Amino acid sequence: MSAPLPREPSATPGADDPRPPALSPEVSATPTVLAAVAGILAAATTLGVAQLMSALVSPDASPLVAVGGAFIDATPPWLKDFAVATFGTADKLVLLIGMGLVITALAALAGVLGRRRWWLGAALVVLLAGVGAAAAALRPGAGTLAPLPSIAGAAAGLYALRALLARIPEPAPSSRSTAASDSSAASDTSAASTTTPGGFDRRSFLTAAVVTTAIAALAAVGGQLLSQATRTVQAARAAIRLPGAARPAAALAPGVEVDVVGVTSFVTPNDDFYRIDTALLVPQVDVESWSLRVHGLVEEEVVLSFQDLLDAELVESWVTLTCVSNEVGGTLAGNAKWLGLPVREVLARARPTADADMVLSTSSDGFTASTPLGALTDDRDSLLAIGMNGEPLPIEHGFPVRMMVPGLYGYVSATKWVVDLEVTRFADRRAYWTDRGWSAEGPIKTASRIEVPRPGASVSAGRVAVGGTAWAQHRGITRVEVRVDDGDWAPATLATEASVDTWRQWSYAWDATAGDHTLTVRATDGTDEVQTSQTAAPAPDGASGWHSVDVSVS
Ligand SMILES: Nc1nc2c(c(=O)[nH]1)N[C@H]1C(S)=C(S)[C@@H](COP(=O)(O)O)O[C@H]1N2
Ligand SMILES: [Mo]
Repeated sequence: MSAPLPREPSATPGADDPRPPALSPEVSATPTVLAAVAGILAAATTLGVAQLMSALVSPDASPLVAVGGAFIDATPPWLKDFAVATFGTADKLVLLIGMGLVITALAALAGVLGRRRWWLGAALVVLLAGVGAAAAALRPGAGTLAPLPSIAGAAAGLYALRALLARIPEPAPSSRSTAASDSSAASDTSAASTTTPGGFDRRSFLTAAVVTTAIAALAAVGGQLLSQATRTVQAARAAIRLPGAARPAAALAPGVEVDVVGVTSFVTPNDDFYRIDTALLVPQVDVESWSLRVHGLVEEEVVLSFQDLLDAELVESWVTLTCVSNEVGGTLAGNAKWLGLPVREVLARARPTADADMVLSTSSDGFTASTPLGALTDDRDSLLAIGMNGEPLPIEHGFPVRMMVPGLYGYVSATKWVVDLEVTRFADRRAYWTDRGWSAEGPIKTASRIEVPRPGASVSAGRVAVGGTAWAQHRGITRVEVRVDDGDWAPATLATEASVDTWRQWSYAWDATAGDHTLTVRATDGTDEVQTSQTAAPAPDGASGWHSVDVSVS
């Protein structure tokens, strides 16, 4: 009988089951070595995937870079002095090699442990990834996504480890050879076919090892190339000195913000500005080779370099950008001070022909927007923007140059990483989102939202501060009204208007009485048109309807 086989049937290794056979003394060295190799390959996968992810998130979020950085910061001076004295400028290389050796040893251990007790190996991988994630999260200036590369890497590494361990052949049943001749063993074909040493399993392990290595290497190289591009563009951006504006924006009056705690700030900091685009990877545009070509229905083609923009008479203006996908009461809107060259000046040089009615702007990654020619040639500040709130455009907001057109939703106007303006006609060309069912033209609809109190808030009866923001870009906001339940509309107090192109805050002092109440807001724009109560979904040309919040008063 094979009764002495010291394991449960459930412990029989299957294709997916890396669980070990018995912890018996006859386990030969080979599977252990293979398990160590599996651990090392899994670690390589972890680091490769982490490298790729960190290229997307931030180069400093790479677990290797973060742990190395934390190590350097934590090194006592005497050790640092010793390292520099001993290894000179190679001290960082030595550190990396040291880290490599430690990781290799721990990875091999994770493989060997994981083969015996899967959770032990897995726990070691998770622990190491946890160290990487923590180091990345604690680095100075780390973003919220900093732990992501370590986590994604660990997931990939665990998967690789499991797949590899499952393909390690069982040890030769040397002292258990009777089991092979036992009649019961013959019926256990699945176990036999996955436990035959040599032959099939070794090839299977080899194939898995090659695939794993290839994935790890591809991810690492891809990540390296990507983060190099990111660093290059980051360095180029950091080197830019924005010129002063020939026509600066008017200083903001303090009154542009109402005195209600919790209302969205008038200026949206760049880091908080919503981001919407179709780019899976943020385009990395080289400033040196960047150019903007203006062509199509024009008398004269114009090509601009980035230096041309820096040398031009630039204009600064406050403009609130809004996404067509913003729901009633939503937050896909932001307000910034933009610095750029008016598009009308570029178009004046190109001289559009009389039959043109649209400009199709194209980004470096092929996104297109159709903007009415009139919105780019009239006296509003439609800009080829290079600055945002006093800085060069952040890379994810279109560095080095984007369009900014007051009054139009972003999808028909605000092309980031813009490289091409084709003067054309709506009848002839369709933009990216028009091809996907959205309207060819997208003027921003008048909107207002209640930001304080929050939906579902509980407040005390008496004076309650209500406040929020309204916008109707390029028409301006002239009135905001608030209604409690089905009562009469009451005028809110408007903050100082910065410009018709920006949003405008409002406040309302509410004498709240006990009970559940619904507050509703509506705005009126500069053309005297009252915001419509007609509800509409964002598609195809922007949401509409009044914003309400329910509040309970006690
Ligand atoms: N190149 C490019 N530009 C683009 C987009 C895009 O997908 N690709 N999206 C547009 C949309 S829909 C909006 S709302 C704004 C958002 O700009 P932001 O990400 O700077 O807020 O960019 C516009 N410009
Ligand atoms: Mo958008």
